[in-house]
Amino acid sequence: MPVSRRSTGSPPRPANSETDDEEIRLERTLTIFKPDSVSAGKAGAILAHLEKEGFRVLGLRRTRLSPDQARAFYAVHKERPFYGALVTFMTEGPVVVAALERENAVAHLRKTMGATDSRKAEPGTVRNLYGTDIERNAIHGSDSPENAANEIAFFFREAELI
Ligand code: RTP
Ligand code: MG
Repeated sequence: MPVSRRSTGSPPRPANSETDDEEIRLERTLTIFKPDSVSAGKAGAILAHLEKEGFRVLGLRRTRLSPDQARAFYAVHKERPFYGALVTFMTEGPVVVAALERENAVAHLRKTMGATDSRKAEPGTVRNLYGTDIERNAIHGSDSPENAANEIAFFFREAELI
């Protein structure tokens, strides 16, 4: 759900403010720092990378996915040959889940992450820096605003997002 900085609750601005007629449309997305990057001690570096990219952290939690949770989260891939291996990978150790907010958050996170195959990810992207291959690729990012809303609700109650 896009949110406006000028929505209810924002303090009033001076009438001649430079940003007076700018409407900044904020969007939310969900990321998971996967077991490979968390076990390698890279969660802090990835979070710093995302904050430098302008993402604001609305909710953050370290957790370990159960097999049922991993299967449900990636249910869209259940017919794919890599599904079983993906569930095994996503449950092998702790992950960090975060709800993020930014202008154009979904597309910008995908760009910041890089290609699914870490070996093909653009230099400087999270997957290029911290991933290994097509499966062990350091980070998940929602692929549409609709999926982002569902994925955020998978891990967080609305009241937890501040
Ligand atoms: P994600 O959902 O985790 O953000 O990744 P993605 O959109 O870039 O890629 P997707 O096609 O949704 O795949 C989900 C995750 O499954 C693993 N995978 N393994 N062995 C393989 O061929 C293969 N392909 C995908 C990766 O961990 C990928 O991120
Ligand atoms: Mg995906």
